[in-house]
Amino acid sequence: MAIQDQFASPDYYLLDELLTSEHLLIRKTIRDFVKKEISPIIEEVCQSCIFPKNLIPKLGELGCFGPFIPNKYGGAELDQISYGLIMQELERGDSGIRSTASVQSSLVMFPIFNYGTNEQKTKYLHKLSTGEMMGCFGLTEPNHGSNPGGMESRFIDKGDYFLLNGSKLWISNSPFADIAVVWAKNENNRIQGLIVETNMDGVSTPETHNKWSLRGSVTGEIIFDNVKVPKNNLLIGKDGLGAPLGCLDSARYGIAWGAIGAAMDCYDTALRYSKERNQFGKPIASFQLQQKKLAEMITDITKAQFLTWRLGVLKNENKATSAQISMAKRNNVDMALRIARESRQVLGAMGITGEYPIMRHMMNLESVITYEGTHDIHLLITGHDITGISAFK
Ligand code: TGC
Ligand code: FAD
Repeated sequence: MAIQDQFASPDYYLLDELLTSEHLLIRKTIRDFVKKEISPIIEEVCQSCIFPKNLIPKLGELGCFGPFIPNKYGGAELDQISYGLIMQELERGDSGIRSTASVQSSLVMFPIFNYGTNEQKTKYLHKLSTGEMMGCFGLTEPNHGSNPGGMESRFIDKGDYFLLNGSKLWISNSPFADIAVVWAKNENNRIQGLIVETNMDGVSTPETHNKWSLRGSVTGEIIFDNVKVPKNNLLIGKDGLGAPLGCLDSARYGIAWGAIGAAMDCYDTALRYSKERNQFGKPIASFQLQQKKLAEMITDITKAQFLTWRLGVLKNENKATSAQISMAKRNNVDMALRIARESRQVLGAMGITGEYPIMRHMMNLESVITYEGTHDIHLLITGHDITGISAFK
């Protein structure tokens, strides 16, 4: 069933005036791509749970993989607001497609670029930027989600190679990834990153089935059974939990933008429907209760747009803190989920069907509010930041 995408972006406070012509062009390019290539197929993709791999080279061609990586390594060398706008537009299409682009960009290319050797950058980054090679990021384990510092995966130095054992769970893209950036403890109990090629002996990546959320993105495990990892696959630039958390800062920033895309799509759908749907002889948009819902939605979207634009400016100036990023991720995903639930109600029974994108966004956002740090964890990060007292443990 091909869906006609009539999306019109809300810009209530003329935020576009704060964007450069390059930002507007990038946004238009990705928006056009989503309308042409994602919206017509995404319902079927999510119903069938079959990831559209044919989109990968197109996403690469458009610069959606590692947009902030220098040209020298195949990236588009764009600023952080451009990266955010790309994530916003992709998630307007579907959170699962944005997930694929944000994992590749922030969780695979980012650590290789920031912590990798020149040899690793040359070997992997170009191929990752085109999508010829796909990556995944293994931090979460069966017994360690919010608390990755407790991870049990380990590697030991065997002279010629590192011997890696352990497992990772809930890993986006692992079943089809060519490489995994894997976080494990060394013999000194320090967390380090390793680039693991998924065709190495002892690596398996079974898919996780029966998800009701993020059905347009493949999720799986990564199991390491005495994997011999070449020594030059170690990411030597940074160790400790701060290394993977640094990657999460970049991904969480992209999600803050992405969630606005999902919220805008729900709001835009509900607004249009409310003007077309008549009950009691009048459009439902004429009833105060529906106007309240819509007015609150556009208010919340506008506030999130400003918060996130400002965060982008700070990020461009290298001044954004991890806690500021947490606040935006938490606020925006929560905002988008509330808007999805309210929009769904505006559509009545039609809201539960695949004729409209709202229920799909709502289900996706249940993952987005959990991954990259749960809603609770981001609140605790803000609490820690303002009081100086950690309430995690
Ligand atoms: P804590 O003692 O606070 O910190 C340990 C070290 O890390 C440093 N650090 C950071 N560095 C960079 N960026 C950040 N955001 C950082 N936060 C902390 C910190 O300074 C310290 O450094 P050092 O040098 O002193 O060692 O650590 P903790 O064990 O108390 O845990 C803190 C906590 C809970 C905030 C953290 O572990 C956390 O964020 N937990 C949530 C886990 C999470 O977000 N997992 C995401 C997995 S990846 C994923 O979900 C991908 S979904 C992809 C998709 O499909 O889009
Ligand atoms: P838990 O940590 O067990 O938390 C359960 C509940 O307890 C939550 O409500 C949480 O907020 C609460 N809680 C935990 N600790 C505290 C505390 N100190 N105080 C108060 N409440 C607390 N991970 C990767 O590494 N790579 C990926 O690519 C990836 N992709 C994912 C894709 C999907 C679709 C999903 C759903 C998850 C993905 N994840 C990935 C894992 C994700 O990051 C974790 O699910 C997340 O960090 C939470 O961990 P958990 O599910 O183990 O929940």
